[in-house]
Amino acid sequence: QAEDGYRMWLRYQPTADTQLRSQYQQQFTNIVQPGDSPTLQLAARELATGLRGITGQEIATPDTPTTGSVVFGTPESSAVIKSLELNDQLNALGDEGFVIARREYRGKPITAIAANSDVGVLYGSFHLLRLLQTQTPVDQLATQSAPAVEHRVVNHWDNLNRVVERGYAGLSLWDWGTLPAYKDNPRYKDYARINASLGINGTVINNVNADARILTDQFLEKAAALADVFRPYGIKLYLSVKFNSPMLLDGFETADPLDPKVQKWWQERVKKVYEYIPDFGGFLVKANSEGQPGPQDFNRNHADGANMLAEALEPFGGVVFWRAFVYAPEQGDRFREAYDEFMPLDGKFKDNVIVQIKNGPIDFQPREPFSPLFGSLEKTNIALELQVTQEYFGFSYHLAYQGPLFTEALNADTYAKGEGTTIGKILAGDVFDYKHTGMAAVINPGNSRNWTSHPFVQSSWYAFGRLAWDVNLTSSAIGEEWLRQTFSNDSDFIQPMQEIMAISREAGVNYRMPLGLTHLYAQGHHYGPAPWHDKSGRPDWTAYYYHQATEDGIGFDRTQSGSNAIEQYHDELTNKFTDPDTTPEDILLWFHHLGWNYQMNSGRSLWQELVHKYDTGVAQVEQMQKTWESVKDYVDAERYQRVKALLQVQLRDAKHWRDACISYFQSVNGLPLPKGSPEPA
Ligand code: GCW
Repeated sequence: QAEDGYRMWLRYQPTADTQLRSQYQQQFTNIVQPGDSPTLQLAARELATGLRGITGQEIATPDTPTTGSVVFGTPESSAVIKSLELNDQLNALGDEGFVIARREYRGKPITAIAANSDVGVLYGSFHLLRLLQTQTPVDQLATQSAPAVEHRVVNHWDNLNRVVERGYAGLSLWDWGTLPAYKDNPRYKDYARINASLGINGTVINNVNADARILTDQFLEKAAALADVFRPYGIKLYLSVKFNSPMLLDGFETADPLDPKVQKWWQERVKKVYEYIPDFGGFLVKANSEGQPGPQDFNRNHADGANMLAEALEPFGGVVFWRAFVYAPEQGDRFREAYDEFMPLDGKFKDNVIVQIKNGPIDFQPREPFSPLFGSLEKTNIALELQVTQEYFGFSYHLAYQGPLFTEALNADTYAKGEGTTIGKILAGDVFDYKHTGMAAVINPGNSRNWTSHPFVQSSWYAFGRLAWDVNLTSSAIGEEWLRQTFSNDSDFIQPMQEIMAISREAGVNYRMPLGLTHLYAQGHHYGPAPWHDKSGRPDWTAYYYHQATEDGIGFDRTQSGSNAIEQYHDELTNKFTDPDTTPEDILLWFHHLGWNYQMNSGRSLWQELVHKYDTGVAQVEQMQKTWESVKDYVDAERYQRVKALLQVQLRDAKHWRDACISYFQSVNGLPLPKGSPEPA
């Protein structure tokens, strides 16, 4: 069978290491299914399929445990699990955690997967399969795990006509035309499996640039069919809604959140939603951002808007994810805006509102300092929003494993409660007394056979899910897990490929916008470079706004002499960012406008360093090509050829980025290319 990437990391290949394989064959001969709830049935099916593939042997299904049984369940659903007395351990693991342990049951060695809920059992089953797929010895297995973050949610920017905003992997997975009748479409189940294997417990199925029609009965009936499919996988369905829906759907003259008629409209609609989807998760809202309607259109603020929706959802246990991605052309510095709008509202949001904040203050750039709202909103539930889809990373043409970006965000120190107050800890609920926290990622799967189009976009989806479960994982550990399951466990494959996983994101920074440059994209498509000074159109949509390159220097002054955005951070960071010498060089030009001759740590001038970084980025892509070619024998032909061809595209684009940016900056500063620079292609 040709490998087309459809199975992602759930390939369940026979264990290549023969010694380990025979060990697995002895340890896993059968599964004992407890009750038959839909979720436990899924766990049983997954274990049977997975173990059959991994061991290469048939997996029996006896009623009582024998040697080599996998026994799984909750203490309620399984008398065997109950007899193992795991209660103390389970008590500490909440609803979704699990225990996996090798035990003796009536003198027979078995493997137990125990949890407090069926979905915890499902997560434990996927975890066991992950351990086996990565060739972990499990004879002494004793592990337990519970998710760090409460809401682990994927966001789709799918329009109702199936075009996916920033998707790059075909049409939307949701085939509205055949729903609700054809809910057995196997892709829906596989989609849910993929997410559940990571512990993802929510999905927002439609674009934040929302179509009001999603709340009509016509679409609710279809959404409900999807919710039915996702439910046994522990995945709740959420919808993005348009703030002025009462106007668009029912001819209201206003959508003022303080108007009782408007409030009533939402209460009734929400009630309807719960009739269709009894365990509906809630709403995601983009308001007063990029032309979307919002409470400010009626002279109200974000809290007024969010609270009105929250009130309607509250009786049913739903939440509102209210996005903090706001900016307007009138604002002097786009960096400042979300903080300036949201900080005064800290403490004003209802308990079931979660403010969803992109990792950086601008917009999913290849590198951003963290948004200063993290560590500042102390009395408002928050969620971190990441982007798996590669809007700013070369779409689905470039290889860019974003594990390093995601961990950079999670490990960023806000200093909110002194040193070590990382965003990861805040999201894990260890710092402030939040009622809810969340992590969301905009993902891009479409009807492309392998879901994401570039096979390596899968790795960022994987990294997101794993990190939402455990914010302390490292990007290299996750990258290795992913490589092993998705391609091969062979160390001659893993070792060189780990380097690709480590450098691909940085390469993308280097050939596009090194040293803290940002947003040099052509307007609209966000793919290629357009650093030039385009004076037409919205200033904050042109590159000049971000790089401010003039004859004397380059960079955006966000210190006291400029927009003073650095004041939004806690003192330690404000102080650090005040001085270019103490600002990390990889974000230097985010905060400082510096002369072209400014001296860098390397001893090079800023101009020389910039050129050097652009060259490095191109060289890194060439390195990735060589590495990929060196692992040819370990990869199936189809994926090998595809990635190889895409790396050629990437190299072409990297050179284009370098040459466009360097030539433009050179036209501004009039400086010669540093000695030894490669000639433009
Ligand atoms: O990244 C920008 C994108 C828009 C997107 C917006 C957002 C959904 O260019 O396409 O709209 O962010 O996050 O709302």
